[in-house]
Amino acid sequence: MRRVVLNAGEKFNNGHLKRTSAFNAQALKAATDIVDAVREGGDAALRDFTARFDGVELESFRVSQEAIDAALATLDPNLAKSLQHAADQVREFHERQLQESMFAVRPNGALIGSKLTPIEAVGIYVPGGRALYPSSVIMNAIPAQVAGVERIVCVTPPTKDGSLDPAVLEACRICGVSEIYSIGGAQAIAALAYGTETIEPVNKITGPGNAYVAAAKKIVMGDVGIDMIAGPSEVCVVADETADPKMVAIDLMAQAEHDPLASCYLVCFDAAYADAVEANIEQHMKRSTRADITTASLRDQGLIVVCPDMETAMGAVNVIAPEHLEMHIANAMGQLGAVRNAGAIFLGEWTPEAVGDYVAGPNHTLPTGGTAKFSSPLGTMDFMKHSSVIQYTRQSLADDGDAIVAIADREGLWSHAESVRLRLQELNRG
Ligand code: HSO
Ligand code: ZN
Repeated sequence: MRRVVLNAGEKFNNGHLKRTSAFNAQALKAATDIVDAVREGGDAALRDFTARFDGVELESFRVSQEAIDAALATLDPNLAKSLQHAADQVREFHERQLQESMFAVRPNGALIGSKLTPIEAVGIYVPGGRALYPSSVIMNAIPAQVAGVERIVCVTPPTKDGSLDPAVLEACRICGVSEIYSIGGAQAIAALAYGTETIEPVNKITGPGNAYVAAAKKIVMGDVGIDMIAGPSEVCVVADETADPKMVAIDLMAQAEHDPLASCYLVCFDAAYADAVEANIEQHMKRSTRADITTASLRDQGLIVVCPDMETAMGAVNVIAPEHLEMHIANAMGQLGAVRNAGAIFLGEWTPEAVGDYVAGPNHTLPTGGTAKFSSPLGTMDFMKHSSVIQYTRQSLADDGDAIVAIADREGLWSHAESVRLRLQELNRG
């Protein structure tokens, strides 16, 4: 892993990071053409792209209930139980997170409020191949369901042999999702956003995907809502001398094994400690089943920051603004206040990130690439919207009328002003 050693008084800055932008011009160009073609050609275009990119000729995109049942019959019962346990705890967390409509009445009778309503229809993208994660189905579908979304649709790329992943289907079943389509890539995002002859459009699209999916989400954003443009996954581990280098090493590897582009950061206080972590990585790597990806990620994207003190360390964390932050230090809770930027914060040695990836309850869809500086984990509010509610009485209009007229006059909007003046005149008469 690359190493930066900070001396007393030195601060970590953006120059120490070598983050590449999630923006990919080539993918954006290709996705634009695909989205346009599906928008115009509907099912026929969708069929063409599926044949071209997935190598599969599909008559119908909808995954039949018989196919779902047949795949589910092959599922390991212990895995089914584990998914149910995860879903239960994710649901419990998101139920606690649910916000309520807000209404208030001022002493002059003016009622002001904010009425929360679930989004009607949502599409969840489930990537294929290396990133086919049942846990991501749970993390997207449960908050949508808890928010009250009526129609939740899943799309996932078809496989050449027509096989379906039973674990993903079980996660769908647990979350009450039965409308599933075998489509993927930018063409699936276009179909969800604009609809085709056989696929009703949705109002919002969530879920991770490759560069083409991310580009397509960027293109359709505005016509529909999207959750975020997710970049490669990241973890930052802050470790002092109380942390076991064996655990720190495996936790870094747990993020690195996602993707050669995943970024792992170790923030520590001593070069010898960093050496110990790297030696442990080497040991663990011998047993890893994903040593190639893990090694590539740590070698090309990994960074160790050796800091002179805790304040410098927390400064580095806030510049990195990691998707996941693990605090392996003597008083992890004591430093919580110093964390300004992080998607999810894992406190203490008994909380490896995998706890949050799967079962703890908080969402594992988190801001990446430094976007934790301004955005938050996926949650129930991403599947709701609010409408403002206002009801004035005679008294409240009498109180505020002059202010409205003054501002409307200044803006040169005669009818605005007059709509209030006419009412004020009526009040004065009556
Ligand atoms: N660490 C990933 C989520 C995940 N891990 C899914 C395992 N499966 C990004 O937060
Ligand atoms: Zn993970």
